[in-house]
Amino acid sequence: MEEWNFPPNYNNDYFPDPNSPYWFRDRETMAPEKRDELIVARIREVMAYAYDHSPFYQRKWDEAGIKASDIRSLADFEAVPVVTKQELRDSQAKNPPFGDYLCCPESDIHHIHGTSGTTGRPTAFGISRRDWDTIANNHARIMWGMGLRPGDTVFVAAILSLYMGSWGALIGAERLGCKAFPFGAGAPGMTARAVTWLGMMKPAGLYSTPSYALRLAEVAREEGVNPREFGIKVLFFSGEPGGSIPSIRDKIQDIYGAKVVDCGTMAELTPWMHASGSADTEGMLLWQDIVYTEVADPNTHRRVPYGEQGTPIYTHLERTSQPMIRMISGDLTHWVMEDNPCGRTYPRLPKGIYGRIDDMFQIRGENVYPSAIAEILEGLAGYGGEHRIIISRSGSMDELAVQAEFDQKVADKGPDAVRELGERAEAEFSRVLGVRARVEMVEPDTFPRTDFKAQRVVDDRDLYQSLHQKRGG
Ligand code: 8LQ
Repeated sequence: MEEWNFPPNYNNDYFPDPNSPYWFRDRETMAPEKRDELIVARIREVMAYAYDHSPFYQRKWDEAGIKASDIRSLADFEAVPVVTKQELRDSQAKNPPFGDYLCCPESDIHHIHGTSGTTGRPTAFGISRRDWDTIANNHARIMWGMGLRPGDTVFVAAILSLYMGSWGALIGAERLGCKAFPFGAGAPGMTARAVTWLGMMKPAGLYSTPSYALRLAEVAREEGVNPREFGIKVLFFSGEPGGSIPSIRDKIQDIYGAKVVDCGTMAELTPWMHASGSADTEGMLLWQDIVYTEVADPNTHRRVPYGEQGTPIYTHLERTSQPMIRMISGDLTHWVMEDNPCGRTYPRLPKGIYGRIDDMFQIRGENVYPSAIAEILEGLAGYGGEHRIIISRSGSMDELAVQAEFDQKVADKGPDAVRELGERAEAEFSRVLGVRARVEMVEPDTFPRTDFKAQRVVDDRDLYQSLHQKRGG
């Protein structure tokens, strides 16, 4: 088998045949049943390793009465208790700074990174030299699958601080033998400078969030540059929904004249590209031999059959410093097992990851995801590119209001065109989502754009509830 060992020890000089679409043909195209057998054996090794090296996993599995040697099938593995983000935070609070799930000596840590969220105690990632190397090899392999090749320029347009996305893209590009350009994002004026540099460097690959790719295109146009002039071949995205949402994906592909590839799961699960589309396959493939993903019932943590929805639960098969074993994401997706156009035999998330279950809201009994609202608006000619979702409570009912920008063309046509667009949006919301939404059309450029992940939901219910409590109601 092509370098499929635990602990991994990749040959950094390896490259596939230049004509092969696969980095590791066997690993990527083997019969799924055969792969599953090998995954079960690997899970036992990874669990035994984690148990031997971490009080965290010892405690957790002793309490559950589970041992590595009990795992004889993927079904057996479903009984292993899940790891939550909160448990990782608690472990780090008690055993600072890396928690008692660190499975290597602290002296082996080669890079420190951390979660990029702004609320609560952040989590530190202590990544060993070996794991850094493994991540680079995994990402190079998946980027090869996207169609990127040695010598290509890869432009990383995302913040290079507390965001694993940028670092993962960077080291994948380096291992692939690309010209890696860690441009970054987030500083004032940086987007306009990105436009200049993209024009100069003409990269084959661009990494960012989908929201930022749209922002970058707007700024390019303001500077009088058509984004197609950048000559980008592949835009690969992570961090938020978008890359697998047809209206958004097609719009971005059209703007740049490039292919969009959706990837990314969670920073803790780096190599986070383990869920990623390929040059020929849309949505996200689950590269199960790198990180084993189960799409599971959010309550029972048991896998759901292919074709159904659930929350992804992830297990590292190649990490040795802070391996995550059955980490629950809290996201929602649905998975299928079909023949993939690229020939890889992995399960697939045809619509990517919809978003966090916590971000879902209920309007009169209907579940609504912010990404579904974005999908509808992006599909409407005349939409100006940004919106806000306001959920408020009137009487005992939740109400949904959407403020959506119209574009300059609609503005030039006048108030009738604006009204007509608002009516079309309302009709689409009720047709597709089954909910009534009040749509307010607002001027182009009303809302600030993001250079990271979009935050569009304004939840008025919290305000309502706190007022209600103060009144003693
Ligand atoms: N999330 C991440 N990638 C997503 C995608 N492709 N589609 C839908 N939602 C996605 C470092 C990588 O970019 C992964 C990452 O963003 O990690 P974070 O910062 O820990 O955020 C994880 C969350 O981003 C996931 O749980 C998804 O909700 C979302």
